[in-house]
Amino acid sequence: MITGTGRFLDIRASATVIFLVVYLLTPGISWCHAFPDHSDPRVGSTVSASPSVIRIWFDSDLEPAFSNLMVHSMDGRMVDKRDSRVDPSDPKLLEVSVPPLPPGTYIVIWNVVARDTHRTQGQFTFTVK
Ligand SMILES: [Cu+2]
Repeated sequence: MITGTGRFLDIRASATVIFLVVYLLTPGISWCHAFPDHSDPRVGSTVSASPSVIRIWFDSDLEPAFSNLMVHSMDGRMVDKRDSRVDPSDPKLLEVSVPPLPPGTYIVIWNVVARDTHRTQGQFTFTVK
């Protein structure tokens, strides 16, 4: 009985410690999610010629295996070359190649995991004149 109670208390104590550690670390973790800093083409911009590569620079390092970038046409077709990658020499840079794009508006969709394992995602458009 006493041993059983002791184990029960140990489990509760462990849970409390884990909760406190997570609670105390959370504010420090929350600011290191990865968010876009800038991109090429710029968010919402109109470019005179089709880019060959779409690039997004993030504000913190990305996990290459879990970070992805896609480009869709407005009618939902995937138009990129499916070679999304994090630049090996710059872990904040995510890029994907595109073939020559006809005039129109395109949607860039990003989905990344930062080094703190937190996932963020978003999208923006650019237009080829
Ligand atoms: Cu985070």
